[in-house]
Amino acid sequence: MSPRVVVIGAGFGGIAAAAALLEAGFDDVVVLERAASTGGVWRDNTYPGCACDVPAPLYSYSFAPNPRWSRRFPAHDEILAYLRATADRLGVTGRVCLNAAVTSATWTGGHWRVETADGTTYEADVLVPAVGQLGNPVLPAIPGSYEGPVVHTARWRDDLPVDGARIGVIGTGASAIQLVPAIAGRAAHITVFQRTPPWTLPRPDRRYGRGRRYAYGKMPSLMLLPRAGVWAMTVVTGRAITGGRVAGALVRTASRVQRRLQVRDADLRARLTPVDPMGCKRVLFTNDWLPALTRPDVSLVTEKILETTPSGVRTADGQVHECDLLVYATGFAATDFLAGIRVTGRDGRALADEWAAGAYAHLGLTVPGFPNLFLVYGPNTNTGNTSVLYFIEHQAAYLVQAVRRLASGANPLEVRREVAAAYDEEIQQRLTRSVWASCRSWYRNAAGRVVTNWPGMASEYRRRVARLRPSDYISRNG
Ligand code: N01
Repeated sequence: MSPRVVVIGAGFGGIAAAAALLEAGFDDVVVLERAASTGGVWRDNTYPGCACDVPAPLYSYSFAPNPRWSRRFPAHDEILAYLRATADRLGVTGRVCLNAAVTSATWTGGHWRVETADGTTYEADVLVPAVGQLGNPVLPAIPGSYEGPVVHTARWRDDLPVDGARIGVIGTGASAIQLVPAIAGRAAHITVFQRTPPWTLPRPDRRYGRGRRYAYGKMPSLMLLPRAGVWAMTVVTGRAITGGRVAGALVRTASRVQRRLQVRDADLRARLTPVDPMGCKRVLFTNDWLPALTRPDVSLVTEKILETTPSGVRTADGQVHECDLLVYATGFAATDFLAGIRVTGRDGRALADEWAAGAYAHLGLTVPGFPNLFLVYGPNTNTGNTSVLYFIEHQAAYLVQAVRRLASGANPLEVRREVAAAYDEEIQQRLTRSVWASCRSWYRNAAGRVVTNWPGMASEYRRRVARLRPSDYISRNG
């Protein structure tokens, strides 16, 4: 018998999970997607300049290498097309129910009952929430009375007034550094409001010519070479942000040289020099962010934002920065895992209560008291330096092992509380010594606990989840 599996979310995570199950011969899989189309963050983020900041040879599934990438850092529409084509080819698209926003999931003593906003219910033996960490935009509560159009980068629309407009951009993270260079020159003026300067590195982008793509198409194993090259690069950046001295010095120097070469004005350069340790927030690969900030029609404001006025943004120095469009490049509610979905486990225990001090999960995958629940891209599985798809694929492989056990008649799989607690203790101990514990970033929740990030190298995570250990689980019926 093939266990019934409900996957929540049809982004990279949900599609990988469903594809792995189908490939393993488990075909009772339904993917519930809240939006009207598949694609997750690559459907949602369409702002000008939006592109992958992990090179595509690594930001693609290992089981679906793509010989057609046009360049090393492709734009968002190319990534979305790749994801959808892969989902089609692997038979996932036909399993997706669109406009199916899951509102609750309840363990009823043997299976999950999943309900969507329109009242439809699904029964499943296994529940796989794969809703990502970056699906819900955050607009900080800036007081004021701004009357012009406001947009978050993840909700960009093509009808926004950009050409010839005065645009205010709040935030200088991964989204802003792609957006601002793309609209500089189109807008009359851009005012960038920076709270903390990010670390940047040169982006080693390049076009992939026809010859290369032809060769990749004819001999897919050739694509392992660029994948290995990018992997090696991420090992260096990974070492740099997890305390490696040599790698750290190398990467910081590269960033300093980039700033010196690209920003001649010493005062501007000083304001763009990071104060946080490297890795506190995502290190950003860019060739055009710093040059954009040196343009006469772009200004960098580092004064604290006080409020908005009907026509702009007032900063602490009293100045009002007039704008016709205000863009929030202010990130996502990454620490609110499964926001909007009421999950109830054994004995009526709410997942929200289990996670009251912050989300956690054994191996980032499974939570005591919530049998047969396997998260994809769950707590402490984000990475600041490499491709999250690497983590996702290994989670999908673990899920397949779990479903295989259930198919062979095992009792529901509920991780032992002491096993999950020991794992969590270890991860949190390591995280308190990490760069993320010492600075403000979206990796930490309001209580200061790092709930999004994995503390080590990606290869360690792969080793930890390679084999499902039956002894980690309680053997209990229903
Ligand atoms: O968001 P962020 P993002 N007043 O949270 C500032 C992924 N991604 O959308 O640094 C003033 O990084 C905040 O300031 P500070 C990637 O994983 C991937 O840019 O906190 N400013 C910061 O500058 C990334 O890590 C791609 O001091 C305020 C900015 O807003 C994640 O998405 C592309 C503020 C938020 O930066 C999020 O990136 C884009 C306030 N009240 C994104 N509140 C790829 O290419 C916040 N800020 C794969």
